[in-house]
Amino acid sequence: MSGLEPDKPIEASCDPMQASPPLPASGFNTRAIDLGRIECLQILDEHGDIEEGLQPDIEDNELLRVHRAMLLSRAFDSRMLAMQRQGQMGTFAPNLGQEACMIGQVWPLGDEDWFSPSYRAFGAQIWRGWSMERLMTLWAGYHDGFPPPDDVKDLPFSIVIGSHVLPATGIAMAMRRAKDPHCMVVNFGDGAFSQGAITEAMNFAAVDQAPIVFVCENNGWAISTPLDKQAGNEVLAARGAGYGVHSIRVDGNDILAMMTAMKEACDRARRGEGPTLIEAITFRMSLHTTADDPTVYRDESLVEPWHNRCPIRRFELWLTRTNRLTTQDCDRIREECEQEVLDARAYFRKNATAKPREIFDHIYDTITPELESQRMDYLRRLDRKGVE
Ligand SMILES: Cc1ncc(C[n+]2csc(CCOP(=O)(O)OP(=O)(O)O)c2C)c(N)n1
Ligand SMILES: [Mg+2]
Repeated sequence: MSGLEPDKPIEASCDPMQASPPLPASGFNTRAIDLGRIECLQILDEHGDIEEGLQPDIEDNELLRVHRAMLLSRAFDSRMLAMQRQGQMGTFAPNLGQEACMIGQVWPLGDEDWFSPSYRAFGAQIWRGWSMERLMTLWAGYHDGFPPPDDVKDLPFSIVIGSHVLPATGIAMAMRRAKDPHCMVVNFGDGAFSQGAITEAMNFAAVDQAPIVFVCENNGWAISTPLDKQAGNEVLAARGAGYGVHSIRVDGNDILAMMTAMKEACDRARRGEGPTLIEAITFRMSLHTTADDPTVYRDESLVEPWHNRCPIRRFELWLTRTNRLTTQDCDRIREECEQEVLDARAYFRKNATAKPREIFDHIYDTITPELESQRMDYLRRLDRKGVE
């Protein structure tokens, strides 16, 4: 294991094929094609143990900041799900069980680095400086919630899967030309990785030695499609290697491995040594979105083993065993996070007011005749119903 010294490469701490328990849905070892050695990193195992000598050199206050961010992400997740079920959110994409991926991938970023997320990244967005009330506004469908806050160097999240990866690569290529010493992190899912645009982006990034880190959150599912119906070679990191992108598999439920691998990848990008692909192995424990019911296509027994692999549980086992926190501290922080989310909800409820008459306003600069006629019909309907 590397620690965090910039010049040391990550050494594999385990066999890539046994990096983390196989994704139950797909049994991803079965059809893996050997494209050479893909390094793999796990530091904190599922029992909360670290092998002698593998502990990264990360300050305690950073570890605690990250732990809190993971708890806040989870508190936000469950509250948003409840709010959607109560009719207060349009839709929502939960992130349960993927908190280590989420926070680990943005932990090494500074204010001048870029982040281009897909839609399941709210934990990372909160870390980056998006307020929770802004994210609530976004998921409730208000235009005001979508643009990044002025002082946050993020792109709005992408719902058209894979679409943001080429633009993110373009930004990184421009950064290299401008001698900007920072980096771009872009994340996408295992399903999105089937979009040709992503492999095109990787090829461009490798040829250009662009300062970008591609994070593929391999959570085993693309809505109802399991990984083995999506990928001929289930070692997705091998794709990056094929393009000449430094590629590594990381146990995505191990926050210490995610922080270590991301720090090293970001430092490599900032030093001008080109792109990295991090395949983070995790599992989508909850719904795809609130429009989805996984029980119709996925056996619940596949989810069961992942409860013990929970990234928060694992991290807390280690934090408490090493006397960095007590279980009472963990309970207290959970309560504080819950309260923060409730405060954000109160603010959202007070300030987000629907403006039904504006729903056609953000589509085109100059509205088309067809839409204008629909808009007029709609406005007459609101008038009839007495809606402001
Ligand atoms: C271009 C495009 N095609 C299809 C969809 C519908 N869609 C939304 S999410 C999704 C699956 C994405 O799976 P994955 O990339 O693994 O991300 P995850 O949802 O698991 O985080 C699909 C097919 C879309 N949003 N965009
Ligand atoms: Mg997926």
